Amino acid sequence: MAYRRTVEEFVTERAGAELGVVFAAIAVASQGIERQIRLAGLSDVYGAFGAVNVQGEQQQKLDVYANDELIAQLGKVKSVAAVVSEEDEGPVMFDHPGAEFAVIFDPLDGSSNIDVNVNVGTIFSIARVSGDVVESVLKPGTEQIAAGYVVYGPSTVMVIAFGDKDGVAGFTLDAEGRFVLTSESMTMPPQGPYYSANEANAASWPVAYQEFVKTLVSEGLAGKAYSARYIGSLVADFHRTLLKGGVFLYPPTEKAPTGKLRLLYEARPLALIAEKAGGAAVNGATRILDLKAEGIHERTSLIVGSKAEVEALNRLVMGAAK
Ligand code: AHM
Ligand code: MG
Repeated sequence: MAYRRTVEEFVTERAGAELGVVFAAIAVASQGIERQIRLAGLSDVYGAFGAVNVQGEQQQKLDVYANDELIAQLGKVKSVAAVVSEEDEGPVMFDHPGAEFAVIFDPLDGSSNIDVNVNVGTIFSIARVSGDVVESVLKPGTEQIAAGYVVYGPSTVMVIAFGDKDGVAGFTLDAEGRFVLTSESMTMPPQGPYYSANEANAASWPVAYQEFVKTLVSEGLAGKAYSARYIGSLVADFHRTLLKGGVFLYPPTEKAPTGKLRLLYEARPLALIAEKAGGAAVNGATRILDLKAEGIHERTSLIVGSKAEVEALNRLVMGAAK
């Protein structure tokens, strides 16, 4: 079998050794997380950890494991100044003078699926630090150096993109525990067969979103009717949308009027990957990548997917705003 490059080798070739080492650390952490998830039923790591995180959510044991593992691996990398995690209120700073990167992550996304053997994931974004760490990570998503996610599924896959380079690459965790290149150029179909949303919230979405989903179901777009798919793990719902096309949407709701998903470590990295794959991502009014954050745990609504669906939604939402 032909030699397949590892994610570290691929990143080093495309973006230099400094960034390659950061990806190597993320790969080692993800491999450890994958192992814990795979063996979860045997090793008593299912269930609640017993603490509540900064978002007011019950932390699961696997959330804590994944967070600790990423911090431990990235803490060994001299070019990483700090990490910002969904699980921690503020940045975790490392004593690495002159370090140029901050890594922002959701260590284990899809909390409702952790205990039920359904796909979960890790999402990350890499920012350049100049001056204050928090100021650096709040800058718009167009400034991201790179972004990626890992989906822990029937096979475990890492998908990455660089801010200043074209293309989206996919890697699969092999039997030796390495993420090896399995698709160098991933593209999102221009239109797809699925919409993906928690429709239990539909009655409290702004009307334009309700109309949009009604249109997809009844007449479709360009003569193609849509089917629904919703896993409830953003990474898995996004991964399907990337491969098959269509749209994922988490609009504002009564309970979460500014959206539920987090801008820095959920929406923004996936928006970069979507755009680099030929898709689009908006919050209903603005391109996700143009949003500057006010705080590290800021929430946003998110509509991400193929161009045809995101543009159709934009027309409806903007029409409603007039
Ligand atoms: P989490 O970071 O606590 O796991 O929450 C984010 C998750 C996403 O993975 C998913 O898209 C969304 O929450 C599902 O929310 P809901 O259960 O409201 O449909
Ligand atoms: Mg999450």
